[in-house]
Amino acid sequence: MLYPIATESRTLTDLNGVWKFMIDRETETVDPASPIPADRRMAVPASFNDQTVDRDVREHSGYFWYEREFSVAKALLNERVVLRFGSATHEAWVYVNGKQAAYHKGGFMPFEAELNEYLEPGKNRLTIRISNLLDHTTLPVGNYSEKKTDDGRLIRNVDENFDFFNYAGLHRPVRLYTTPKTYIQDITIAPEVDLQNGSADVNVSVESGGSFDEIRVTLIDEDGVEVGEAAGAETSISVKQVHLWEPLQAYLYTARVEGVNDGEVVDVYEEPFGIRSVEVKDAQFLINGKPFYFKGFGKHEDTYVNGRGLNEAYNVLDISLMKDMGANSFRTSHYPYSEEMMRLCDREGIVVIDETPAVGLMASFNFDISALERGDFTDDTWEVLDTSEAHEQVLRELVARDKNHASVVMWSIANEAANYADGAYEYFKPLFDLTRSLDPQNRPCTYVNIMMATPKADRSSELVDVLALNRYYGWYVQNGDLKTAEEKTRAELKEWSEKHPEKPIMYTEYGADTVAGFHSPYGEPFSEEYQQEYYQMNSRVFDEFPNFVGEQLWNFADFQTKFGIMRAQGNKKGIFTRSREPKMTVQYLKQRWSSIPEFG
Ligand code: BDP
Repeated sequence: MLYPIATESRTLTDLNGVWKFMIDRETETVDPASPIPADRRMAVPASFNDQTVDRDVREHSGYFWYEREFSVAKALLNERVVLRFGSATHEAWVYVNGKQAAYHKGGFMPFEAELNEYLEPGKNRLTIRISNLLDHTTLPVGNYSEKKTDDGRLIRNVDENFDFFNYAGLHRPVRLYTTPKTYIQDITIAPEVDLQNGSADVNVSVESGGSFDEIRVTLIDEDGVEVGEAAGAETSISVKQVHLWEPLQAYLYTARVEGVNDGEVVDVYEEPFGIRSVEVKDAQFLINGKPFYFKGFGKHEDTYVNGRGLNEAYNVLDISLMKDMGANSFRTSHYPYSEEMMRLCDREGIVVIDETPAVGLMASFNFDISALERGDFTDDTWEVLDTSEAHEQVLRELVARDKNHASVVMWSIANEAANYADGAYEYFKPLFDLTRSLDPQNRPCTYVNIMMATPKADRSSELVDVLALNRYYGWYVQNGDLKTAEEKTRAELKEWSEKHPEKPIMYTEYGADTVAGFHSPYGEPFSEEYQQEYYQMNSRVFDEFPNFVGEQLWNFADFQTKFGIMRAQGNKKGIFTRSREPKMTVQYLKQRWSSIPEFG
């Protein structure tokens, strides 16, 4: 699905702004045939939760409604008019003038609908019913329950099976765009780099809605110079003296695609793309043939007031803070991020591990590693959960959305699933096969491994190209005892290296909760000193392993979670506060990362 842009043949209208809003108390039926009885206003795009001080709204689990009016200029009515949502979290029913025009399930992917048959002259009413409910069939996974009050009202509850607040709403831009009736529907770009000759064959395939006499593809460099052209729905254009996209040194070409009928250009779309290669070989992660070292973060889409809603100023700031520290990468933990962020990473040369919303795939939690290793435990995750269908759907949508991004170098199929339990291999094998068959750029695939899935306990590590580990030695275990934590860290990395000598290893999470401003002369847990010593200890061990290809710490910034005795106004493992003030360890990490080159 193409990102909506304006071109010579396409218009783009923003429907962002302040909408009407109401939560559905389900005491009476709301019928979108008439304007909804909304009692509030909500800004879009943003989560609704933090735009109010009303607890019933903030913590509402169930259905809620947004509504606004819009008009389409007469001049556009002979065009294809498309309504497009960057996302609606988590399930949405879209009505135009009371008639259902679209439905989508899954809170982090774009979807759209052609509106022509629903439009009326003058004002049109756009109504959206959304659900933020999660259960054992959805991604992320939630624990759903309901109860009836004495007066017969149904109260729904979602207990997040994951460690971030279940923000919801219209999180990403809502737009109307137009295309001609015959239009370019999709573009797939897969460059094949010849590193020795410094050239590339850029394979471009174009899908159209309706049929064109001719499809023309022109490649344009950053100076606006045409570097190649071809005609056809499937073409390969060779670029001599290619300018590669490199981490922190982005270079973007543009593929200009034209659909032609009767000698006239009918539709035009321009897709930016980078040329680079990615490969895993001999326990190294190669970008453009050179061993790359990941330095960076697990993140969240999480800011004050906007919640999980698109916040472009924060995106720009976050990347600038990363670059200032010598970081080069992050993982879209624990769901796909906005298209705007992905485009920004292409432009800024930030390397991205692109993760699905598969988080919380774990029926029970048990830190007794020795029991797991002995197989002396019962965990029925893969019997209790029914997420395969949602998982397949989101993988299809994610690869379709992000396949052309140079910044994306690896797919993360899940975060911290019960990979130690019987049935894990059987669950994940088809998902890895599917992803590999879908991706035109054949990127490496991984899942992010939870601490209890040690080399002995993990049932499915043979599926991954890179061992991506989340480890909390010195925090959730050996808290305050960095000496033992260091020994455990070293011992486990050694064991993984022996189990899979051909696979590179990286950390995708490691961290310690730290309250900004809390200091301790003897490095107590939660102090800024402890966080720094924790990172120093880990760095020491990482540097002993030549097959260790990256460190992405947890977390870039403090973030909001559900309530719980382990969380004081959210998770405090950020090395920046939620408003992006640096904690003490930023200086240490900046020194370390600035001295480690991108390529070893
Ligand atoms: C890991 C999760 C992450 C949590 C983190 C933590 O992947 O979502 O926020 O631990 O506990 O289990 O801080």
